[in-house]
Amino acid sequence: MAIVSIDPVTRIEGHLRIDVEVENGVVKDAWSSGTMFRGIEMLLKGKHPWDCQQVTERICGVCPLIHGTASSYALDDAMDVELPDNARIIRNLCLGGNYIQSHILHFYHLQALDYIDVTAVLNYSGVNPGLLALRSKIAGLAKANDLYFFLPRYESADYVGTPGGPGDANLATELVGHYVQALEMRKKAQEMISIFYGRMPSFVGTIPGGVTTKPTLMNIAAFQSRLTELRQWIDSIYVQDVLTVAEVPDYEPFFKAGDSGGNYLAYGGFDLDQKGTEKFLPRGTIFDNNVMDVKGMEEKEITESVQYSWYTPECEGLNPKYGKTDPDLEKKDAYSFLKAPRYQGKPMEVGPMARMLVKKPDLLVKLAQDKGLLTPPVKFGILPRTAARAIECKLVADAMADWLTQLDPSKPIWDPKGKEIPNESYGRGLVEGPRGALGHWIHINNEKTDNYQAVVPTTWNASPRDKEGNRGPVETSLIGLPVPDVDNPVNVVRCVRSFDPCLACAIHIIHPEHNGVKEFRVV
Ligand code: NFE
Ligand code: MG
Repeated sequence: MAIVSIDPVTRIEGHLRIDVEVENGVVKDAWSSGTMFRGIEMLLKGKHPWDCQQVTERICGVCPLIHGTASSYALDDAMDVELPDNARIIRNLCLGGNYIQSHILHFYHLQALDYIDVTAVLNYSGVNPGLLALRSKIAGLAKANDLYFFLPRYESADYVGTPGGPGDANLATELVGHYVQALEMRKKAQEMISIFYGRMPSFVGTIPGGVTTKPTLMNIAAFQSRLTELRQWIDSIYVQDVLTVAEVPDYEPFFKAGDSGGNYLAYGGFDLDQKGTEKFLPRGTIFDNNVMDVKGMEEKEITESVQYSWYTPECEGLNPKYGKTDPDLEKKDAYSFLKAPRYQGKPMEVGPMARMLVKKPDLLVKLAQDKGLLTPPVKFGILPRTAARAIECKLVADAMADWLTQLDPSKPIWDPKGKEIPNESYGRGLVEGPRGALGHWIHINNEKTDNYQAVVPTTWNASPRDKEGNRGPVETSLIGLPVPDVDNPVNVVRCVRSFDPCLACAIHIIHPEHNGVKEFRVV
């Protein structure tokens, strides 16, 4: 028996520690720990409610859009706003731009290096001028011992392009070529968002009551030209590359390995009408991998456990609306600054896999059938999680082209009720970020922010054990993974990275020893 600790897990956002207990080449137990404090929510106490949206979007540079959007919806709710269609559509378009940017980032720049041998580029034998230039570039960097942006990585015999491994050097070179193209595509997605929202990532374009930029024929055309190019690239490169990796026979086990326990939660996102009754990504819950039986989602069923988190017992088992966070750094058996959100007491995976299982688009159903995923035991592991992200990226990008045609330059973009701060009110925004279900809650008192809470996707996924001893989804997903060599736990990071964790989002509270604030909240 051996304990393998990976601290920090790299090629994710923020500070995550993973410990696994390996016995006979297989993971027997696992612990996921958020190891660092940040601070946002307490900054907002006593502030003007309009500040919340601008401050919370700075929780994270990867998904600022969804925090700004969640906060706008929470404030709209508190002020009883009737959101104009133009504002709803522009919010959807900009959030969609962030999905595209974030999903491409995840596959190429964070996850793909777990499957591809970058040094195989040195053995490229084709004649494509771009790839030959790439080979020269990588050869120069390798000679200068300067390949740091591809590091750290494990040596693995099953990387595409590794001598004796699957695929060949030319395939690996093509994929690395797409890694470089992906940087340019992400830039286009960021530019696209900036057309309506201003410079990324600290944009200014969504406010309580609506948005700040009117649609015009000019800005619609500027958005559309970038979107068209992105859609072509997503279809012909991104989705195809994910399928190429999924076709590698060595990776067949990763279709079912890495299943998080079979419970999925989606708040639903991209409102298609003013009240959000219909959503492009539907709301729902799934239990025990019973994917044909999608159940509803009730906010009151959400609680957070702190049994294994560094907080006092008074914080245990509360709904986020009434959540408390009182730190106890000496707490026996605690091992994370993340709380453990649960739905009906159960750990739930959130994110593209959850959303696609609730929505069931044809592309996903076909892949699941082809790969035998619906044959018992039904499980959705590492590669389906990665494929769900690519499928979702395509669906959202395609839908955005329709939404763009629904903008009407002659109609309003803002409801002035967004400016009327009530003396006392309460609001919530339940939305879907690239990484999953996100909730913001605000309580306004004396026209100021009395309390602000955010419970984010990575807190659901990377949570520690709860009071009942149930592991969090990432922890469960690691159980049973093959780790034949404890000096080379590549399968562990493959699995963890398939969730696309973001610890910057997951821990956004203030450390009391640094700022003297006693009461605070962690997600
Ligand atoms: Ni910092 Fe985020 C997304 C949110 S988090 S990336 O998507 O909310 O887990
Ligand atoms: Mg929080």
